[in-house]
Amino acid sequence: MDQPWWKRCVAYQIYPRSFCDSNGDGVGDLRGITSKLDYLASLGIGMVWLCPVYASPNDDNGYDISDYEAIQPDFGTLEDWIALRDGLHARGIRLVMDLVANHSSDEHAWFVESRTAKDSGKRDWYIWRPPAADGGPPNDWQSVFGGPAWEYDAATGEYYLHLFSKKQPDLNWESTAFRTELFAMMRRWVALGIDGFRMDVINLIAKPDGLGAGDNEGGMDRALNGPRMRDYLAEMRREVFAGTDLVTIGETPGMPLELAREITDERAPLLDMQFHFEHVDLDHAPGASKWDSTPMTMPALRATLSRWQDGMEPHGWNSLYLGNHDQPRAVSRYGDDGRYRRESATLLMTLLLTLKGTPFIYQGDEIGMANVAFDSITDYRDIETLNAWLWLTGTRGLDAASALAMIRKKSRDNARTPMQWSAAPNAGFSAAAPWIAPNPDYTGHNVAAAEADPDSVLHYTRRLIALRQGTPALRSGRYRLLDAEHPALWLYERTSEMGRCVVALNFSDTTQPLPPALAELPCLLTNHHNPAADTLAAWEARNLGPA
Ligand code: TEU
Repeated sequence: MDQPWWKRCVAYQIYPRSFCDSNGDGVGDLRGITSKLDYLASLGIGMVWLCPVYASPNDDNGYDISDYEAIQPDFGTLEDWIALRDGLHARGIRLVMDLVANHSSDEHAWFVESRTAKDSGKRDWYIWRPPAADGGPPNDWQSVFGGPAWEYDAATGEYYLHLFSKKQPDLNWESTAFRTELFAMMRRWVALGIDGFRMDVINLIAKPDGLGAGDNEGGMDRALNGPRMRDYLAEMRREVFAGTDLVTIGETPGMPLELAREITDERAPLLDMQFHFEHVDLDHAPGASKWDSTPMTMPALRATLSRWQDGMEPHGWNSLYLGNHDQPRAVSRYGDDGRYRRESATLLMTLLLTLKGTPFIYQGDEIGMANVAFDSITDYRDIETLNAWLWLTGTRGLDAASALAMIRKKSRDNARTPMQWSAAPNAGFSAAAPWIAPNPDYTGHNVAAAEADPDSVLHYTRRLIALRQGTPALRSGRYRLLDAEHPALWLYERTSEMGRCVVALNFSDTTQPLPPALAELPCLLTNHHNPAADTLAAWEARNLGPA
């Protein structure tokens, strides 16, 4: 049976603020993206996920939407968006928009109306509760960005819930009127010719019963995967997606594998695929803050991703990612961004593009962009990072150097520095000083340099995408781990009735013997110049046939 289009293609994620600035105001924009369409097409991708481009006061860079149907003026106009849509489609690339519907901006007209009075027509579009007996917040939930998840609003003497910043009040999916309006809004985007939605924290939409004064049990985790989530997703599928071939991609932190498999079951899907978070939570202790980093090890990464590879069989589907706009750069986190930067970046790209699922390449990873190490907290822009700084240096009492070291490792801004197009000033991203400083390594690591170097991560990525697209076993074959114990090598095969491929990855900086049975297989693609038949060089990645 033919696979749906979204199982067949490689996706590319664009963070518009940091991709390309066309008008010299230091902020990336839609025309900037349109100016890079040929570059995107040259990669061989089939889908772009565009992070939010809607009107927003930018408390959280567009994840706080004040008008779902207006384009953020910094990014351009609806005409610019249409030109981008058409330019992508003309090149055979689908356009997936970001749907942020767990919360809106506090500046959205819905919330402005909701907060006016307890009997406002849109009061129940958000989650309002009276104060606890002592006048404090209704319960002790803490927001993801730090501080209480409830904000007191003097106008009506009640608190509203915000799982993220206080400028991101949570919408109340229990309101039928809200859902009706949301689905109508989504249908209007569908009518504009989009190809799907990536749905922000979509497993937080169904809040637990009895939420309110004094109910603290279980903490904020109780907002995850709530009982009515399935009903809401089923209703959305019916109301918005019935009869279309659009893709729905859930962002689902804290969604267990069993539930993910059920929700993406192709026989009765609620979502087509979802992003789990287990591998990006491996480098801090369970329950510890993400800033308290522990080492990331290959065996842990292998065990986690293998579990998801096997666990989504036979009817579920994985979204694959090693980095995105919320995570440190993959090469700095899972690879070696020093001596083996090119080798480890290409090895990680091999992993991403040879697992089963739909791979999402985050902008810049195709040139091996690395974490930035800003000298001062004043260079950082992300709300989560700035709040963490206050917490680390305040409540936690850390000195500035220790706090900065933690932030350098994990800040979301690592992924948000400008795309490095060339060695020109501002990395060729903008004619003006960008909203966030570029990583100073852009002089050596940029698209122009990568184009000129046949060994670059960029050229390897193109070869790898072509290999995947031309090899049925890599697109749809089943994953099987070949050695669950090896301390340095990650060896797996992908098999389908159409053929078999073996992938051998050396996650170490020493040469490793290749098991003899694998050494006999022909090499389809390697990231190494002179591959030796029976060994893998430091950070070598080898794709072996027969195809
Ligand atoms: O992220 C949701 C989320 O829980 C995390 O990725 C979070 O940003 C990170 O773990 C904090 O350490 C989504 C968006 O991708 C993110 O950019 C938004 O800030 C967030 O939702 C709120 O809309």
